[in-house]
Amino acid sequence: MSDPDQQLSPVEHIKRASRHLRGTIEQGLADRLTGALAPDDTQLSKFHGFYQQDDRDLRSERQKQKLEPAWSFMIRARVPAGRCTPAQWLAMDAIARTHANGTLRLTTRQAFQLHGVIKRGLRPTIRAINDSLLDTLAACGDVNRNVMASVNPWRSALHAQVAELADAVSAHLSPQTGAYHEIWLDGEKLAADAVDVEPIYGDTYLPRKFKMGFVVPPDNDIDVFSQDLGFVAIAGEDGALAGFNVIVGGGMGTTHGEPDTFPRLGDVIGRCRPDQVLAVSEGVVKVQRDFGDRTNRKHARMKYTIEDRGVEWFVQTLQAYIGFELEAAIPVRFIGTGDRLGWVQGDDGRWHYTQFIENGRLADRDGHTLLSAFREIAELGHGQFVLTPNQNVTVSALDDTQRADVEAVLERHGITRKGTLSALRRNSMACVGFPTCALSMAESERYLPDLVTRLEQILDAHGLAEAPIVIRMTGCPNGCARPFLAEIGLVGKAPGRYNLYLGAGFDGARLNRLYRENIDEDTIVAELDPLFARYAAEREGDEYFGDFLVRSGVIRAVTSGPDFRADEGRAA
Ligand code: SRM
Ligand code: SF4
Repeated sequence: MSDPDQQLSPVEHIKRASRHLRGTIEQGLADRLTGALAPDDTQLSKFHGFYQQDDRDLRSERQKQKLEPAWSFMIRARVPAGRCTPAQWLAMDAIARTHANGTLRLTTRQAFQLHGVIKRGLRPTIRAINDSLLDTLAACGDVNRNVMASVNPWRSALHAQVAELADAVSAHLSPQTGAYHEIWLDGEKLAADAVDVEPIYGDTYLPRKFKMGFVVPPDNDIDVFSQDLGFVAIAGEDGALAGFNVIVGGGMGTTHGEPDTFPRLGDVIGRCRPDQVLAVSEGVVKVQRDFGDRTNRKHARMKYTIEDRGVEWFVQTLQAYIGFELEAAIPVRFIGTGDRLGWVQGDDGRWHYTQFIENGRLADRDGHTLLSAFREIAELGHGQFVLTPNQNVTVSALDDTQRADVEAVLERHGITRKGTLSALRRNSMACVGFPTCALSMAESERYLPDLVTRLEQILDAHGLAEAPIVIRMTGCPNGCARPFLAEIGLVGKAPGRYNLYLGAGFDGARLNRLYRENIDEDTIVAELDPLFARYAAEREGDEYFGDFLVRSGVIRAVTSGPDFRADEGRAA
């Protein structure tokens, strides 16, 4: 009989041997001969919140010169529910300018990313992040990642309650290892022969990353169906939080040409009370811990556990783990996945301003001073900041005077407002891609703005400038900008070439389908132009673009993840 241990993926062995994520990271930090860490430690570093990367713009030149790659690190700071104080924003801004590449990157999961930190900058950066009372532990790795929540907890009491629960679950599912404190924060060292415990995760953590989030309908800003575990808030008749529908088994990542990989929408499996959320979260994590596939990382996400074993099996197993049954889910309607940009007034009369940040990058460049503007807003010390699931930022809970102060800063910096952005751009999102992402096959963040400009001209010509079409681009099929839930999804195949996916639901409840494969910009435009023309001429009322493409037969609706590929003979 074959030894089951031998079938485990290599990362499983690295985790097991790591003494709860210690590995040889400390020794690697002290090694001045290289800008890199030891290969095994680059797997463990993810649990500490950072990735080793090299500058891909420089890679081949450095190879030619026989130089070590230009190593640097991407550091991700967890921000549960995206909430941070003006002081924390200022801290991240200062760290970005001191230790990183001078930009702040807001992510699709409401977190901060810093790029370009060199090895000797790791410890000061992680310390400074912790000094601001944010952290990087479990921002990446085979654990529960940053917990998302429908933005702006100050908008209503219900939003506030949901954000509190997101915080509580985030703390509950945080790894307990002392490794993080030992390595980065001068925590007391564990004796070499001693062990610490991970009560929820166990010694080898989860088979793969795990993601969860909370949503407050009718908004579906967190793309709740894309999460491993989603909670949909249900309000009682008095408007207070009454419970949550529970959704399991969503995920986006695929691999080109590997039909066993697919994006999947989560299944609604029932409903729980607010006081059961921690138990359900822990139970779901433990089911995945025990039944997820540890032999093949491309098949290790919870979506495959559920797809292979069935939803019924999952519910029965979960209920056995948590010791109670879920109630029947309550039907819920979502209206969209976007943010409410511009000024919005909350239930209590206070103001909330959401700024569109193109692809999440705050920088001072090309005559634009977005990074400085938000530093100045944070320096005012007014209200709170919320990072949104669409890579934008909300400045929350302002009175009339504070609103005027924020307005003045925006004016002074000439910040582009909602009214001057096309509906397509407002609904656009791109992952990082080149030059930092090791997995990128095509440009993404650096390219989508230009493609949108070209598409805007065509939409304008068809009278569609104000049609809110969701467009998302990624540099590879891992799906970091959730492109398979976009009405127009562009997924990098090779430099300058993309797969075009069409027909997702505007509400985030239907996947798109592959329409054309491996096409360049001119072909993308040539494919979309006639579809925009038909949409302008034939759409019914306020019908969304994705819905129109399905109704008119351009694309067949995707009803399950494995079915998202192109129809026979359609994609070429
Ligand atoms: Fe992601 C890997 C960036 C959200 C699916 N993702 C990566 C890495 C770390 C590349 C790597 O492994 O070397 C990227 C770093 C790029 C860089 O230079 O910064 C990266 N992912 C991002 C971010 C920054 C994209 C963005 O533009 O905002 C997002 C950070 C979120 C956060 O704050 O935690 C980000 N990644 C997502 C999402 C969207 C989401 O979670 O809502 C997904 C799809 C949902 C899902 O997980 O199914 C996503 N990222 C992946 C995958 C594919 C996982 C899979 O199941 O196959 C990878 C590759 C992997 O894990 O092997 C990946
Ligand atoms: Fe990198 Fe691919 Fe994620 Fe884009 S989708 S950030 S290219 S892993």
